[in-house]
Amino acid sequence: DKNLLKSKFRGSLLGSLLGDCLGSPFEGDVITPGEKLVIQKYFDKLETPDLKGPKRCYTDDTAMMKEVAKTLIDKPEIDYKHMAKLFVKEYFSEPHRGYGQNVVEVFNKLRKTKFEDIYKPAKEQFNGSGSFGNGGAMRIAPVALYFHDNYDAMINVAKQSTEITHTNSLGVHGAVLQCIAVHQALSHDPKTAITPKDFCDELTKKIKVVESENDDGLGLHDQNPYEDKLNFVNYFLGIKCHEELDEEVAQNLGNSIAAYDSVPTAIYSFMRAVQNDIPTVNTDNLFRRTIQYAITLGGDTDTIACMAGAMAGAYLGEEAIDKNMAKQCEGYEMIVDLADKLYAAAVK
Ligand code: 8NA
Ligand code: MG
Ligand code: MG
Ligand code: MG
Repeated sequence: DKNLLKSKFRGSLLGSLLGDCLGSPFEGDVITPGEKLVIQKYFDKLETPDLKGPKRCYTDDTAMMKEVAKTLIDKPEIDYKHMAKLFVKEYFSEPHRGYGQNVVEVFNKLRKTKFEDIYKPAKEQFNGSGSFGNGGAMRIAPVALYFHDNYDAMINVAKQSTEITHTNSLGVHGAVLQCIAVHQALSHDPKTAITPKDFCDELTKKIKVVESENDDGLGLHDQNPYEDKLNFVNYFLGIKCHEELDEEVAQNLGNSIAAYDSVPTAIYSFMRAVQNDIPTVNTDNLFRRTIQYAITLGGDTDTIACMAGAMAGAYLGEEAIDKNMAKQCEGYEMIVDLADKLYAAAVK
């Protein structure tokens, strides 16, 4: 169904935008029970029609995501140099979007070297180990949408587009996992309920294949960190949701700017919202429940909500997103337009 797929494209990019815009005021916070109540009221208010006041601004997550989408729209053959240029142009046009502390060095070097080797600056980060930040994962949703019918190409493009800024395997595989999660949500019929365990098991199988490229034949246990994390996601989903569990999740699954400590947490947030057993989040709307819950886990709230929102939106489509809430986000119309152009480029 073409209309459904088009709605899912919009849903996923809007999900990403809303998670970013609505999550960013809480970035870096430890969320107390009292603050969860504040967040509940904040979301209730966002559903008010024609709410006045300034728009909620987007940050680096959306700024970079829209440039990934533009790259896919602009050229039929994926042009990574073009993508690198769009990232750098975007950064220097609006540098105050809250970029990660170190990724700016990559932008500076790319510009200075006139994009001669677009992968070199990222490789040099952190004494050659490369960044494991979640900056590759936060912007990846357009790749999952564009390659909705070509899984192998999707994995390949997810890796190469991430490596422009993040070359540490944790950063790359985190982006790939986020991409696979959005892709899987996209292919799920919104009229049929997702079974969290099945969803996680399928993700585990797929990320295992991706992580096997790390295999050095030593048979050590720490070779598949994302596979291990997904097992933790399943474990936590089996425990009744309560205040203390949220703290344990934040500590064990993580809520930081590291991809390893945020992508599995975004998946967990979406799955917990699907289970619909969160005592601190009160809404019938699955999309809202997903991003609101992600934010209550604290830490890198804009990015975790952005990633969880991209999954929920890809599953549900744009109709599931409250229009009043969406309209309060900066760039709402721009993102809808971008989703439609991406759809036109992806579906011939
Ligand atoms: P990045 O590549 O600069 O990575 C982010 C941070 O992760 C770095 O500044 C380091 O502190 C740490 N890091 C990454 N790799 C390594 C490594 N190999 N060794 C040691 N430390 C490492 O930028 P990015 O694009 O990945 O960042 C994305 C995040 O930045 C998003 O959350 C986004 O919203 C933004 N942001 C987050 C915060 C926050 O405090 N949560 C604040 C401002 C901006
Ligand atoms: Mg951000
Ligand atoms: Mg920020
Ligand atoms: Mg962030």
